[in-house]
Amino acid sequence: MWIGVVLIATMAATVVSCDSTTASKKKRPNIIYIMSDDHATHAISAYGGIYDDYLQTPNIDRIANEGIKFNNVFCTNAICGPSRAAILTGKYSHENGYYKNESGGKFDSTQWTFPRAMQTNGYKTALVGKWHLGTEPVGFDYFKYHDNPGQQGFYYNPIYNDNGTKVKEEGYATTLTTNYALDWLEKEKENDQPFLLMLQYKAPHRNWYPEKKYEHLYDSVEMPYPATFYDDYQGRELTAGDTDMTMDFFNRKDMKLTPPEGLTQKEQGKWLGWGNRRGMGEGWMPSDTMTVEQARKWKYQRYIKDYLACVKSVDDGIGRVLDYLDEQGLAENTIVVYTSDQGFYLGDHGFFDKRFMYEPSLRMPFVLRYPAAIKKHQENNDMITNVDFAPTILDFAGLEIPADVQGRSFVANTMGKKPKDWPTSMYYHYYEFPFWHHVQPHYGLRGERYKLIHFYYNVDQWEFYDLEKDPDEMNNAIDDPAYADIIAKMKEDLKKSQELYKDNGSLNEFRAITDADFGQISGS
Ligand code: SGN
Ligand code: CA
Repeated sequence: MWIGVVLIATMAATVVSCDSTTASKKKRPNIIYIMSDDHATHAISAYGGIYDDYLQTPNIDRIANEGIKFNNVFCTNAICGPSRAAILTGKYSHENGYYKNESGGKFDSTQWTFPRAMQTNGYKTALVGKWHLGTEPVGFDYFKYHDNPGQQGFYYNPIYNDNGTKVKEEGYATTLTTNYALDWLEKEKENDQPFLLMLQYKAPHRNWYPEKKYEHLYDSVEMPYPATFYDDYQGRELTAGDTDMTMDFFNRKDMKLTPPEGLTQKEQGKWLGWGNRRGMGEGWMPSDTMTVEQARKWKYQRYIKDYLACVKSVDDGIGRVLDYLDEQGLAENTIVVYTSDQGFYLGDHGFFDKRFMYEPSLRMPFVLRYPAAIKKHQENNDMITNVDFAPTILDFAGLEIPADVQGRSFVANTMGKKPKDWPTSMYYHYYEFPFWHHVQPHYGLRGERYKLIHFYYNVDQWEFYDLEKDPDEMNNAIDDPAYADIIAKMKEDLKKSQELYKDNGSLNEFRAITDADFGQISGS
């Protein structure tokens, strides 16, 4: 048991230099921060959506029901490593230096992060699962993270880095990662310090391999199609209309197809769709008799069923953690957060993947339970971003928030006390181009009702959406005279946000490669 927490925690809290807030004088909470990879809100039953008849996530829902569900949490750069770096530092990509996953993605691990701050202020800290920041995790007493090349992690028999040693484990990643989390809690249970556990699943990231028991979960159903599945990208031809993330870009590996016999390993890889980033998956049909339209639907079905099946295992893992907290009497004083590094397209706009500032990838799930301090059954619509996570966690722990952290604590918001000057818009900036998925670099502002985006690299295109009238963002109203005044005002606000966050609205210190470079690199 984590006995003695009160005494030691109080002592530790008096040692830290922070402004002795009420929180720091009280028993400090344990924190279990659970984050999956690419889990969209519309694949969580607490948030609801078109899959409600097929997918229930009772354990994530339990966190929401017993605590608070946030409806407006947004990612400042909707891609894996950059979102994680923003979360750890409480700073935008241009401030923490981690803009994109590919070529150039190495997190500067000498910089301040919230786990480091917690570790040096009396917390016992651990990280299990996906890290994906290129450099070794700092600030953790224990870590065991996915460490294959690229650090994406494998679903089956994954390679982990166990406190500095590479180990190949046998089994299913989601289950193994949950095991390591529980093993660590168990091993440390006599420890007097409060703890921070970051439990970060690889699932439901590409290539969506379900756990064996869920492989055939949806065999007998036809999943519904999102309302925007047939988006024709009118008015967005050069942006949403020019990506590598439509159903055509699934490769045969995504579709779990088996290569014909007699191929060498290299040929098999090629057949499955490896080795050519741009053309990956392009131009193959599941069968000679299918029409283009049938193939598109067929690919979506294969994809969404596997994706949702992967989510089932994540939810199961969370259930095991919640049960453990109950068994050990830890639930009351442990904050449990569930979120994802960004949202995802589940066939929305005809896409998979993320990156765009459009709602399905911008939006992050975020539910939080803290029985000792937070009321049950709450729902919150305040505008929150992933740079707010670090200051919030520190604030809950009664620790000081450094002045250069760009996010703000939303602890007061969890208690129904939104600060008067709380932001009514959020700033976004995405960089990685052209691979993967060929999404133009862009920045923008999302307000409570309107959204303004500027795609600025190979194109110079503005987009504007009225989310009240057009929640699916199908109508780029940038040239609609009815909105001219609002757009002009929003452009000013956008500039102000760039000043506030010290972003110059460019690619900053890295050079995106061009389409021409891309051809050479991909060999296409
Ligand atoms: C891999 C995937 C891409 C995905 C990136 C980034 N290709 O490269 O589809 O966008 O990861 O994902 S795969 O065929 O290798 O799976 S992220 O979550 O790390 O940002
Ligand atoms: Ca991700």
